[in-house]
Amino acid sequence: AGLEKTASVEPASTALVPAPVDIANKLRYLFGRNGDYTVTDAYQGTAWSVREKLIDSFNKTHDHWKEEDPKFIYYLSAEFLMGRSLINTVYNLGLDGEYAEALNQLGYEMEKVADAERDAALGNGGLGRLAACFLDSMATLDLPGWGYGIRYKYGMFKQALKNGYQVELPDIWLTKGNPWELRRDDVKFEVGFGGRVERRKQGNKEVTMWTPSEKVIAQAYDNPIPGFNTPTTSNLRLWDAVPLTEFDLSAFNAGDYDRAMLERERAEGISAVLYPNDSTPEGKELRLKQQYFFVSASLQDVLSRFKAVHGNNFDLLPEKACFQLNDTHPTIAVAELMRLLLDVEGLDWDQVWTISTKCLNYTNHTVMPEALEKWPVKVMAKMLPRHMEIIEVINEGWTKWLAGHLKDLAPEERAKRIAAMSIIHENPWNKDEMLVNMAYLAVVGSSAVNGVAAIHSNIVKDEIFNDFYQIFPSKFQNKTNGVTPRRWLAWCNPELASLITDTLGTSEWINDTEKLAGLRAYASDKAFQVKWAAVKKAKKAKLAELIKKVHGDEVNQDALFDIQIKRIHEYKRQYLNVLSIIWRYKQLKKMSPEERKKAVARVCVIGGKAASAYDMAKRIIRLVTAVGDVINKDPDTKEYLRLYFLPDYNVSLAETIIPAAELSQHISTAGTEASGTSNMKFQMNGCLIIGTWDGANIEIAEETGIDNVFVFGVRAEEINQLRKERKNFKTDPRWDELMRDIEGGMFGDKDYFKPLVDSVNNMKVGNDWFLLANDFASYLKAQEDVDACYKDQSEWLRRSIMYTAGSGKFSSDRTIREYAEDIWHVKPCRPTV
Ligand code: GPU
Repeated sequence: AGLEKTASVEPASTALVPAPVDIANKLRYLFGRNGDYTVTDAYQGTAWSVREKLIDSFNKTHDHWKEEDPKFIYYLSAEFLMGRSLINTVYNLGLDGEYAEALNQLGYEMEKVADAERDAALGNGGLGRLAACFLDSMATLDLPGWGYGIRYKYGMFKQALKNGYQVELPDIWLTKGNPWELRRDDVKFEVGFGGRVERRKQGNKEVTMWTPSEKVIAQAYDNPIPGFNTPTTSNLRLWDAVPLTEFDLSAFNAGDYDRAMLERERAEGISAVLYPNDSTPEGKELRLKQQYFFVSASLQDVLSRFKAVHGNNFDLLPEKACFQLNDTHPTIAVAELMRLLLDVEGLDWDQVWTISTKCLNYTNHTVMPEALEKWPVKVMAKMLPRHMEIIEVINEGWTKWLAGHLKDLAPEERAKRIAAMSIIHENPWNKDEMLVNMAYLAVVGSSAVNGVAAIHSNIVKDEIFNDFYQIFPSKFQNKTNGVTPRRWLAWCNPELASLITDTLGTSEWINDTEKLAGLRAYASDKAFQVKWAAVKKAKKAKLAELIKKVHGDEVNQDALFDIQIKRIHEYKRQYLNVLSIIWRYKQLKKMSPEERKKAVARVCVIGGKAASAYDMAKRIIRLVTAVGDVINKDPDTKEYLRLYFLPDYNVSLAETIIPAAELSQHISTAGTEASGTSNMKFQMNGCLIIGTWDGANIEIAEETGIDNVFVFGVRAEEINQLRKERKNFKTDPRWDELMRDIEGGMFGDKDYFKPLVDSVNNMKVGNDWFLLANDFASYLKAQEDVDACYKDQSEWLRRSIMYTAGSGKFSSDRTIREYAEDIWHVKPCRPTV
């Protein structure tokens, strides 16, 4: 006895222990520290103390959800770019005052302590950060929902500069432990790869058996997600890959230690690293393995919980669970859900297809055709033979159905349409290879398909999936992205937050951002403008401090702070920004000292990572640093113009940069940026935008007042025609001059910059696919408008206030409410306190 069952003892919540004592306890008992704490100690003690409060809230929420058994949304994503957790957790749980004071007693400041935390960087950029904002909003809105992803051992690489070139360093983020996760030793699933598929008679039924040749265990880690101003704490469940057995004992006993360890390395390799590609798939087998690994574990997990409550009543599944596929990365879910219900649960095809399509929905995040994932049939058949069969059957059914649906078309036209919509098709670049088009699989296999901004959703309907749209118009929706106003305004800019709260007389805007519209009444109020400007100034001082720390330079804090931070991509056109900075520099050089004094001074900051294999992006980074090296040292101009590349752009750096920004750049070629989300963060923080008529810029301009935004460049509808006519395009003489400057070695490294010059200037090489030259003149004009406006500080401040006032729409709470109502049909379920 006694061994089977432990006595029931109710644990006392550590909420009863005063925070300073609890922090000291954590340091003594978890870290063996007795006084003489470092800042890192202070962080660790605080985090491990806060963790327990978070777990209390997490447990209450999940007890409640278990009792109520509501419908759940599962957000499947290969990336979650969470950033730091301490500040977010104490503020969301309302523990900020208590812990700030506790730290003061220990002789520390919360802000400095929070700085000791490493970012959880399990994502590349916008897509991964969107997933993180969505979790915050789901919890805040009390929606029963979890995220599911991979617990990468190495997250997004750390970027350093060496002689102005990007170097990549591994992100070893877990070495000091992770107080924000909880390993669930009782939650693990087997995931198989390879092997063979057989059919056997079982009674009068034929069953399919997949015998994988390789198996690993997916081990669950829970990351509690606190909502704001609610008792709800939801969950992000991440999977770690571990070997089935610790190691091969027979090999070990035979003295073959290396071989004994191989199995372990192979398994752990699956969740080892995040692929550092943003918006372009890297067709590596390990990537498909990662995708299947986390999708299979997540679906098995959901089905096992479903069965524990509802047994085999799988027709009920769509009323209890739905899955959002964050881009095509988790699309293998279409085949895996089919397989689990067909082969493991023994249901039949038609029933399973109905259930599966009801449960799945797909979000597209890019229009770039090369970015749509396609896996060679050969690769998939070898790694996932049963899934390949299932996809083939799906495709047969689909194309057969299409033939019927299109029966009125002429046979030739019909065949063409069917071929164009086939999930399995020839590789257009290699006729010997067949590909599985994951986006088509997602469109055919799910209930709803959405884009992430109005213009993008139109391109999804009218261009990329137009054939499908014509057949299933009601499947297609728009869900304009949003960002959490907690992290991106209230917590990263507490000074602005308190000014807003004081002015509106309420802090309700943190949950209801539409209330920010109340600031419009103060936009032209001189006294309010003064206060507004003081906050911006304080935030600029912080950024200036950071620039000083990184580059050793003092910058003019009265200059216009002009920022472009995002992944480096040709379509995002950081290069165009640099060209205009060089042009500005040349103009300043020509001026007399007197004339210069009248110019608007600017501090330009560019930040962002280049995928390690993206050569052109790396050259762009080097151009930024090389131009900075010249202009920052020039005694004639350095009062008026600086350019800094801030290395290792990540979530926490964004939290410092965005509140300090006065102008931010979102200058992608029209029709290429699906949405953009940093544009929304800048807007919330009262930062003016210079941008193209692209992505969410359009909706931001509508909400802010188009006259308050510096819009330039050609429109998306013109792009195809302009690309065709590029050969006859006559470049601006200023553009030609800049090309000669770079080619001539004005910034050194001539040879290294040659391909950059060619990519926009040489029809034979790059053809200026992203039309920098076409937008160059109107961009320079827009920059002149910026200067003119900045000279009128009252007008600038009025606009700045109008931005924040107009940002209500871009809360991810609004986005998530729309998903919940139009796609998920999931309702709030709030635990009682
Ligand atoms: N995006 Br696809 C990524 O960050 N990574 C990707 O792999 C793909 C898209 C971005 C889009 O580029 C950006 O426009 C959008 O705002 C963001 O996803 C979230 O929807």
